[in-house]
This record gives sequence, C-alpha cells and structure tokens, in this order.
Amino acid sequence: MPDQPTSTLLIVDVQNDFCSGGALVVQNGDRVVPVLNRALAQPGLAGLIYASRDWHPPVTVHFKEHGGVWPVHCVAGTDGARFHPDLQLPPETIIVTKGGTPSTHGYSAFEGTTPSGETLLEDLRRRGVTHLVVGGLATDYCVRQSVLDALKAGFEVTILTDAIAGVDLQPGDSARAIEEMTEAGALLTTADAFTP
Ligand code: VGL
Repeated sequence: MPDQPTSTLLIVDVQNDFCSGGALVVQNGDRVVPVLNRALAQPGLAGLIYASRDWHPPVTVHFKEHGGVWPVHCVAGTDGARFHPDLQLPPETIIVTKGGTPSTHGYSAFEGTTPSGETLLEDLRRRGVTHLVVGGLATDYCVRQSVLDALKAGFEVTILTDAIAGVDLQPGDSARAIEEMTEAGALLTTADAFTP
C-alpha cells in the first residue's frame, strides 16, 4: 500500500517566556497556540512533529546583562522555558533543544539537538524528510533563522502564516522577515488551508 502523504511539522519555541506573562513577550504569541493545535490534529499535516525550544544557561552572551540584546528568558529547567501549557504536543514529538551554552544564541532550530544527541539536520535526513511545515515564535528571529537554514539545507518549506507571531523590535521586522523567507523560497499558507 503506498504511503499516505504526510508532512513534517516544525513548531518553533512556543514557550511560556514568549507568551503573555513571560519574560520576552511576543505580541499575540498566545494566538498561535489554538492554530497549532488544529495543525497538530491534522494527520496529513503533522505526520512527524518536531518542537524546538530555547534552553539557555543563566549566563549567556544572548542576554543583555552579558552583552546581548535580550532580557533573561527561557533558562533551562525554569517555568518560562516550558512549552505553553495549552499546546497539545503528542508524546512522540521530537524535542529540539538549542542555545544551551554560554556562547551560543540558538536562534535556529538547526543549531539544536534531539534527545538522542543528533542535530536536527541529521535526524531529518535519517528519516528521509524533504519538506517542513513551520509555525511558532518568533517570526523575525527563531522562525526566520530556522526557515532560512532549512532552505539552505535543501528542504522545501511551507510557513503557516496564521501560526507565527513576531517580536517587531523595529516596526515591520516580521513583515520583512516573511518577505526574506519567501524570497529564499519558502511557501506561505495557513493551517486551515494546508493540504499535503
Ligand atoms: C527568540 C528573541 C530572542 C525567538 C529567541 O524564539 O524567536 N527571539 N530569543
């Protein structure tokens, strides 16, 4: 029997610190959660599921007080680093952990590793994945960098535009990030309109 078409969903950094009440709030960050839950419930969309997470040490060049630009957020093991409690990640979700050393920023999920210690790229290649569907936070940082790295590595990428939200440190950053990802080859759709 031929395989049913399924896609691979990459959910980027839907963690408490990027949602309301968190240390580095992404405006409307919470709004991606129900949309991603609908995507997770579509077997044709979420055949294989990866969820990346920032997992920073307390002292890192990523944080303002140590030379970076960001307030302290997503410190490994803290509540702020947990996935949003309403995000319905199934137990088979492959967690990709990134930004875990004092000298790395870990914007891209491709800097991350799985629980078995493989890089995301190694894991995807071993499973024969060629196409990634991406949603999560934040459009102008971790989503952007993950999508650009995926395209560079030769994956087809579809972004769920209703399942992303941005920081917009400068007004228009998210819109520019979407333009940049599209110019690099990413396709845009919405979670509800998606067909594998
Ligand atoms: C992110 C800013 C700082 C993100 C992480 O997940 O997009 N943004 N650290």
